Amino acid sequence: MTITPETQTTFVETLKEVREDFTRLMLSYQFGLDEITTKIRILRDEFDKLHSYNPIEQISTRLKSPESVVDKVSRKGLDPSLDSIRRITDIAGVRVTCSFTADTYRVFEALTRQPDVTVLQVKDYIANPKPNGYRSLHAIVQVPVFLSSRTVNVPVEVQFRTVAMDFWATLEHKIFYKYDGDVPAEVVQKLTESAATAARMDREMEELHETVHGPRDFAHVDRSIKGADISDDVVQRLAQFLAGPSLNPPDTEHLC
Ligand code: 0O2
Repeated sequence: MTITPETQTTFVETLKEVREDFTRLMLSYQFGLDEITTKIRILRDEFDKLHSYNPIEQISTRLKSPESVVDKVSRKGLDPSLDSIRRITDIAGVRVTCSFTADTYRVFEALTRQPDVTVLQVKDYIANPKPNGYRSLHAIVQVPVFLSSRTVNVPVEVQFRTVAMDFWATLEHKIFYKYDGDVPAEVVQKLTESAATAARMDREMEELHETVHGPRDFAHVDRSIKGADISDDVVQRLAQFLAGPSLNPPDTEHLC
């Protein structure tokens, strides 16, 4: 093909258009990620500050890179189009690491019962681990993102797992990466065995926790709220403001 000033211009314009469309699309995934992450952070902070037990150990997020989005579209044999990219549901991903197995389901429920969160798909690799031993609860959820002129519904993949499941999956991913997918049979067998060890550890630690602390009560709001860094003076003024001037302090220095 001969390169003329016209074809050159078309090429440059196409690049500009693709860049703009792709940027807009990826930005919507970033916003969806922000919405879901905020919801999970709020749950974590509520559990941490108001409840007697916090099931969330860690929250991490990732946005797939443009290269890996394009790779996934090709791997799935989809047409090279923005509509095909929209069919990839794990462009935005959140990972929630919980203390114990039962916590993964409880945090999943606390997130997915919110009225603006729609569950599109659930893969329960905890109840049904993968053949290599991989365990995690995966959910594709959809959340509305309100832009200045329109609303977009964005899918976000949320993975819920325990610390032990995360430990195993992170190292397994590294080992597979090192072997570039061609993992010797004895390594696969050892990985599967170590997944079973991690699962046993999860069970034992959860049992231990229940033995020491009793069953976890997620609904219970602890009255002795932690982290309330409000001084006694301010609390006294607040109490008098709320209860009225009839509330007289007794002869003690510290009331709260
Ligand atoms: P990354 O780096 O986390 O982005 P689908 O997405 O439905 O087309 P798939 O792969 O069957 O295809 O989805 P699935 O089963 O829900 O798994 C997707 C993600 O789960 C992976 O994302 C991993 O994060 C994690 N995962 C699934 N299986 C394994 C496993 O055997 N070992 C480890 N370590 N992680 C796993 P990505 O995109 O592969 O990677």
